[in-house]
Amino acid sequence: MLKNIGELAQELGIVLLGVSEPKHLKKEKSKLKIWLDSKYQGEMSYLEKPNLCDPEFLLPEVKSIISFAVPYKKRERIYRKGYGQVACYAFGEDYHLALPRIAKKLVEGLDGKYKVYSDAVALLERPLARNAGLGFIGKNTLLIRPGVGSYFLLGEILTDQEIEPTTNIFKGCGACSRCLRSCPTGAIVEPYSIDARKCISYLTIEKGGFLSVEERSMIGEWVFGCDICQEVCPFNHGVGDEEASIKLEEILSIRSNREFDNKFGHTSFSRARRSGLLRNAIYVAVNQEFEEILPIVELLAESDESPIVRLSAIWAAKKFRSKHCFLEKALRDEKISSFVDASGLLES
Ligand code: B12
Ligand code: SF4
Ligand code: SF4
Repeated sequence: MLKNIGELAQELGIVLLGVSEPKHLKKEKSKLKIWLDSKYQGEMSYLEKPNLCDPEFLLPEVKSIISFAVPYKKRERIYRKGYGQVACYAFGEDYHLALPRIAKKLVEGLDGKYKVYSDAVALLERPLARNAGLGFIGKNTLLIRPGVGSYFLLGEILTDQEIEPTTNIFKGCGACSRCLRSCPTGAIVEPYSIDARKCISYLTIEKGGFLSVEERSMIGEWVFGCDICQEVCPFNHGVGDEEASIKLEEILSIRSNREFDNKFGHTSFSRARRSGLLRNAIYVAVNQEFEEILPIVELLAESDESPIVRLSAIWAAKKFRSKHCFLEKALRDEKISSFVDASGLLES
């Protein structure tokens, strides 16, 4: 069966495809439990639903799981004032839309029951992909395929059809520990384990509300995601020709949720929403001491519709020694004043 869909898979942009049996996940489930008991998931409570990591719960008749990988372009990383860094996967269409569509095309017309997933539930996608022979799990916790690297996204097709499992043995990381040494926030707390609460990817994409003052500086120049532990990995070769950054001004000039949806609604940025992306861009401007952005920050501080954006902008305006004091007006605004305690404004 894999042979039959192999050609179509290639046409659909899939680079790796393999099959595993659902029963081989016991060890990983207990590791997930330890991870959750350590509270490493932060606010990602959707990972706390143990049933959802169970293929048999998602499809009771499941006999085989097809794992597949779709690559994305590696881009050039140039750090410069006025620009925010963006994880390479975030350019182009949101993979939460693209991968399920690709999977559905792959199984179109085949006999049997199929359910497709990509990043939607706590299904252990990396252990599943490793079991199907797609690669090995690196110390940075990512799935790596020698010769390909780790710049790909994973999806799964659960089916009631019995398909011959595929296997592959890879040597793994060996003595390398570059990712552990390079992570700027110490989020890789030990090999193969990430405390998401310290990870820039979590802070910039998943964590809602305000970041604490410490977290604001932890994100450095990243406005969305983080690729450092992939960039330093010797399995990821080559450099892309396009840049992986975005002008802070471009983000901070988005005036409304509607404008944001028109511009970024179909991309991965939509996960952070307008308030999250603008919040991050404001913190990055402060981290870069990019004072030239002050006039735009002042506009946001004066009247932005989102309490998160407005109060973050007031915090930044204060950091940039703006001549105006926006806090008094904000305190008089009922919709904004209840957020002031959490905003970090009273701390510094
Ligand atoms: C929650 C989550 C996050 C969290 C937590 C990350 C983490 N490492 O746990 C945050 C927000 C930080 C995050 C960040 C990123 N993520 Co993410 N994330 C997920 C998600 C939804 C769940 C992961 C999970 O279950 N974590 C809990 C831990 C316990 O599980 P685990 O890391 O898989 O660990 C297992 C193994 O490591 C193994 N294990 C444990 N100990 C040991 C020891 C040895 C020796 C071995 C071999 C294995 C092993 O057992 C564990 C439990 O089963 C998955 C999608 C999914 N449903 O799987 C995407 C996913 C893992 N993310 C992905 C991506 C692309 C990213 C980012 C690169 C995005 C970015 N550029 O900003 C970063 C990378 C950060 C990093 N180094 O992991 C891809 C990874 C693709 C790949 N090549 O591996 C996935 C698979 C999404 C997808 N569908 O493509 N992510
Ligand atoms: S994505 Fe960035 S912050 Fe997160 S573990 Fe990797 S290097 Fe550290
Ligand atoms: S940087 Fe080194 S230790 Fe980290 S995942 Fe890559 S090979 Fe493994």
